[in-house]
Amino acid sequence: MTAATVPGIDDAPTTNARLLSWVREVAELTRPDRIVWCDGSDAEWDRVTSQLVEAGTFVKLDEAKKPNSFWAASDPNDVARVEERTFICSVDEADAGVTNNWMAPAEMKSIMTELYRGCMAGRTMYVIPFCMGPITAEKPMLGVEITDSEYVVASMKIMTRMGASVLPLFDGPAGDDFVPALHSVGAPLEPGQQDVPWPCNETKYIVHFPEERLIWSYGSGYGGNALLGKKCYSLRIASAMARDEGWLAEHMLILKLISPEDKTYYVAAAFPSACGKTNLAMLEPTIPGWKVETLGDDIAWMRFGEDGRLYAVNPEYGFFGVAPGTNWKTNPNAMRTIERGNSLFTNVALTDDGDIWWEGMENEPSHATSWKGKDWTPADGEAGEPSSHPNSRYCTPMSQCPVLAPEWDDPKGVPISAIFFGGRRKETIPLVTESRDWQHGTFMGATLSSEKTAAATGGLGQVRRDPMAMLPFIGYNVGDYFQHWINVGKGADADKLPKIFYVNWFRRGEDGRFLWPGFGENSRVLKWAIERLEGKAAAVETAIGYVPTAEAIDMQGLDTPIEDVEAALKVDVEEWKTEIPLIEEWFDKIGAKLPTSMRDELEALKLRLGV
Ligand code: GTP
Ligand code: SPV
Ligand code: MN
Repeated sequence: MTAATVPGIDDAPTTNARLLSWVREVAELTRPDRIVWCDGSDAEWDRVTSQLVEAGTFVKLDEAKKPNSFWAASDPNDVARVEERTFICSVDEADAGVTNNWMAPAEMKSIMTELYRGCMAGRTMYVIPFCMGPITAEKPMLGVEITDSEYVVASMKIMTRMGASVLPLFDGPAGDDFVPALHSVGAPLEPGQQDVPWPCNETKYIVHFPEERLIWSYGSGYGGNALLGKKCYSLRIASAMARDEGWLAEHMLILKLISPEDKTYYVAAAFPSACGKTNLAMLEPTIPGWKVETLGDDIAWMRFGEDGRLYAVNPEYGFFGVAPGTNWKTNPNAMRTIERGNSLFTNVALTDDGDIWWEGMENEPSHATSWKGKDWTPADGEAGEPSSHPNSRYCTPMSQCPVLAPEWDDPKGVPISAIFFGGRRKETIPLVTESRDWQHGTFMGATLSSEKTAAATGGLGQVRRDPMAMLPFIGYNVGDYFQHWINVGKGADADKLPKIFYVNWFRRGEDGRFLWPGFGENSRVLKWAIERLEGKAAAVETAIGYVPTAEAIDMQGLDTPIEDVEAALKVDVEEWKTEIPLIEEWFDKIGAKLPTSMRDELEALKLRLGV
């Protein structure tokens, strides 16, 4: 290097001019002390995690219990996605639609540019080249995250294909199409100023410029706010790409079902955040002879193959799973995945022997350090102070999952036979309903509703419409999004389209108990759906679609009383009558962009219900 060269810029490990000029521009604005290009190596992981241990962000777990794994506690005000601070800054406000916050791109950029000015002072600026989906794809889906957070660097190594293995792609044909994703925790350091374990800023912005395929995030270090390959790229920006290019970017798990006759089916399922995707994705079937393998637990990109079928690819490389409730009974495969180590745990409890614990896990400790860094005992739990935040998460490599499907990294993807929509509803929505056709299935997705969970801040338990489980993730107008779903169906051979089902694992009895046991027992519902595809299982045609009787579901070995299963399956016309005004209100809110076909479906449903 000569005296005139700038480290990290002039000796950058790429010749991609667009990338180099963006990195230079961000560095000039944010003023970091140094620039580091991430290579994704184990040496880099060791360096960054040691730094985080030194900073007090990480505590290394006992090597014998959780090898190469770390515990982290976030700032108590930075624990989940912030939907009210999330913006779709399309050029035209109408393109953001009623489900998104909007601001004119120029106005947002001028506000955020001032926030970014000098925001990395005293910190390292990391440049993370990454690829969503297999790097062997015909057109690899590239991104670059610039961040001043070591926590993000470590998490991105788990969650994405990143570093030296993807960097050469930036000199290839897809190299200039990368999505730039700028992230800062918004906590510059004065010379000599002591850092805090979890730097962040009270002011938060999670911003998308869909036309430019650009992401700007500020002020948060947490999950979907900060790991920009995940929700920001793979759903909000990718959904806009998918609209333009005729494919689908969805909040869906992907799983492979193998029947006792050794027939293979791939299914995708969209449930809102903290409503059961990860659990279903790696479920252990309770019915003999059936096997499940996992391909993805949160996001699916689906395109038509040459054979006219819809093929799904998981863009991610790791699981960022809800910790509470995960145990050896509900999700043994998640437990086995994290046991293999190489994982990060955020906002769970740290046990005195250097392991982690959370509500719902076996072997409750008699003492631990809570996610708030306080002494915690079971008595605190009984007094309503949980050891772990309800949105605490494990971050773990997919490759460690013992039931990972061998084809998980195949760029071709897997042909989807069925799509499940589902929500968390105490009442009204039956355990399972099969749609009449693609348009009716789209209507089921469009009117999907769920009680709000801790995955986003505010409004816990409120029932809201969460179309296709994508409410916080649609990167454009929701009315156009529904039309896109209709168009996808119209452009395809109806026989080759996945069949659409609507499920609800969360219906409750009068005493508040779950009517359906859920988890591994959900395999019984999957089995019924597969047998419907095969034309083997029975169903009753109801006002809302095809619903099984309890007898049509395999009940062998299930110890749930048949009355509960019947209650879980019940189509209660009176409950549905109270649902209709909520759907009407939702459709009215969407306004003129609501496809006529969705209105038609609603009118037809009302006729069938007799309202
Ligand atoms: P995100 O990662 O936020 O998108 O969540 P997710 O959809 O992957 O949800 P996850 O599988 O992590 O489940 C969230 C919570 O629901 C956990 O506490 C689970 O224990 C619980 N849960 C999952 N499946 C079932 C089920 O079939 N029945 C019941 N009663 N609870 C379930
Ligand atoms: C979700 O909220 O749907 C998640 C977690 O999967 S986050 O990455 O924070 O979006
Ligand atoms: Mn999710």
